Parts: sequence; C-alpha cells; structure tokens
Amino acid sequence: MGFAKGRYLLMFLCVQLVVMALLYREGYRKRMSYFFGILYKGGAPSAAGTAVGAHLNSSQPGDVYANLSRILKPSHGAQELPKCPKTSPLLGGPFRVTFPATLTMDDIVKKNPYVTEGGRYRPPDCISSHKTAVIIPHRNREVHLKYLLYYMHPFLQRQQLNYGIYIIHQAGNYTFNRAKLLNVGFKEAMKEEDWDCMFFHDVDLIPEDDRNIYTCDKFPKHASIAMDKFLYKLPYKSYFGGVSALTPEQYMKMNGFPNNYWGWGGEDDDIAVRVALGGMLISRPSVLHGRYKMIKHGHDKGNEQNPKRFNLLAKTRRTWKQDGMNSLEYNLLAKEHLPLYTNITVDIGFDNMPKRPS
Ligand code: UD2
Ligand code: MN
Repeated sequence: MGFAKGRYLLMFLCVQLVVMALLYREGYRKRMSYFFGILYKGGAPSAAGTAVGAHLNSSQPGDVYANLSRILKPSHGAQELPKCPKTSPLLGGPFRVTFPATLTMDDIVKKNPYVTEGGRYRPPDCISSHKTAVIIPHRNREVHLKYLLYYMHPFLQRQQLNYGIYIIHQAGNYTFNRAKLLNVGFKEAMKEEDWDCMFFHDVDLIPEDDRNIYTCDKFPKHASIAMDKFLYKLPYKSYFGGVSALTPEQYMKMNGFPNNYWGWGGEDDDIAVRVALGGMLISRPSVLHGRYKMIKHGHDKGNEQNPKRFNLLAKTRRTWKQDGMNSLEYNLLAKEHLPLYTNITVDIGFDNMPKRPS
C-alpha cells in the first residue's frame, strides 16, 4: 500500500517536472522572439500584434514583409520561368497587424519594388496560373487605404498571384453606394484584363493570415468569416459582408450586385440572396485562415443607414434580373495608374435618378 502510494507520488512529481520544463521552454522562446523583434524592428512589438493568431502556432506572428526577400531577382538570361508551385513556398501563416502612425505611401512603394504602375504584380521568378483583381469601394478613407495597401501587397505576393488593385472612388457628396461601386469596379477591371477572380474588399479589413488564399472557388466565396469585430465568429449563417470573391462567370450568373442600395446596410444580404437565386452555394475558407482585423471607425457622413433596406431585401427575388450588371449606368470621371493601385473615379448618380430615355 505504502509502496504504491510512493510510486504514484513519484510519477506525479515527474509529470509536474515535465510540464514545468515545457512551460519554461515556451516562455523562453517567447522572450527570445520578443528580444529579436526589438532588434530587427527597432521597437517593441505592440500589444495588439502579440495577441493575434498566437494560438495558431507557438511562434509569434511575424512581419508580413519577412518572406519576400526570398523572391528571386529575375535574371537577364532568356531562360524560361518555371510554373509556380501549387502551394507557395513564401507563405508564413499568421502575421502581425499594427497601424504605425508614421507610415507613408512612399514607404509602401519602397517596400514593394516589384509592383508596377496601377498596382500590378506578377511573380518575377515563376509563372502564376491565377489572375486576381482586388476591388475596393472608397470615399474619404485615405488612412485606411494606406494601411490596407501596406498589408495587401506583400500578402498577395506571398501567395504568388498575378494581381491588380483597383480603388473605386465615389465622386461627389451624394449618399454612398457600396454595391454599385463594386459593379463599376468589376466592369472597369474586366476592360483592362482577363481577370479570373475578383475580390470585393472593404477598405478597412486587414487579413491576418496568408493561408487565406485570394483565388476563387467553385462557388462565390465569402472570405471574411472571422473578424475581430465579431469576436472571430460568423455573425449569422448567410452573412456575406466585408470580403467576398467571385469568378466573372459566377458574377454574371447572378447579374452582379444590386445598384439600388444607397447608404449603409442590406446590400451584403441582397448579394447573398442573389448567390442563392443564381443557383449557387456560398464557399468559405477555414475559420482559422479567414481572419481579419477591422480598423476601428465611426459612421461616415454620407453613408447613413439605408431606411429602405428591408423593403428592398424583401423584393430581391423579383428585381435581381432587372437590376444589376445589365442595368448599370455611370459616368467614368478618371482612371489613373498610380504606383500602388489603379484609381477609378466615378459619378454613380443618386437615388431615384430619372431613367435615361432608351
Ligand atoms: C459592414 C460590412 C460591409 C457592408 C456594410 C454595409 C463588415 C466587416 N463589413 O461594414 O461589407 O456590407 O456593413 O453597407 O461587416 N466606405 C467608404 N467611405 C464611406 C463609406 C463606406 O470608403 O464614406 C467603404 C469602405 O470600403 C468601407 C465599406 O464601404 O469599408 C463599408 O462601409 P463601413 O465600413 O462604414 O461599414 P461596416 O464596417 O459596418
Ligand atoms: Mn467597416
């Protein structure tokens, strides 16, 4: 009896010892990476940065630009480039997302030497089989845009995609219309290039894990399924707001997005209904990968809650075939190929516009 008791005690102590040793090692590694973080970055990693994705693997999420030094400089010989591998070797999983106040557009240009005019990129060391356009509706959110570009460029380069970034800027002060701007973005981007996948992207959503691959799926994809603002959970099953991705075929199958949602809200649910009416399902990435941080903001002037949104939503089934890509009208004011993105400035009119005589 006494002997057995002693043996259990000894075993218990051994287990304790092993657990303590493991905990100690973990702590040591964290302290070391913190120390190196300071060395490399010239400052302490922010509190927000250290928490993100820390549970995914035991190492700290790193710098989104870290792996890009491994992109090989194009050599001048006329040798043919190989096809990019199925899974990019540049992926690093979770990365740190912070918002340094001193960041400038010029810093971002310098950090992205392979990005060409209009915010275009193709891997210099291999042939990618993906062509993704990122379409961003925008007005008066310059600071958010700066941070999004800072993260979006290296994020997409790590995925070895051919890509282009389009900012669709609503001109004037009339009520904002996110979905109509996305329709304009689709149309204008397709005029430039035969994109095989369109990512419709809020300006204030920063991805946190590069395994959230920006290519299209068999069905329209809702990518922003785990956002900090919803405690990294989907708020409801048919939720389609934030970031979504469709092939041109999927987009046309549902007649694009609605043009008649002026102001905040409802258009994302309308789009989800259109996906179903087009006979499609919603595809989603893993909840571990589709993680985003939303830059904190209040309500914008000119994007007040749309009081008609519930009425409109109740009618989608009857209206989707008449309203969408096939009824899209707008006035293109400017198209500029800037260093980090293509800027499309558009007059999309206002609610209850008199119909043009046809
Ligand atoms: C939610 C959805 C968003 C959309 C919206 C309702 C999330 C993360 N996103 O966003 O996809 O369905 O509700 O319309 O849940 N914008 C400007 N300037 C403005 C107003 C809006 O650039 O003055 C753009 C910008 O890209 C912004 C997006 O429109 O990210 C959505 O507007 P929001 O961020 O004010 O709305 P939010 O966060 O409630
Ligand atoms: Mn937002």
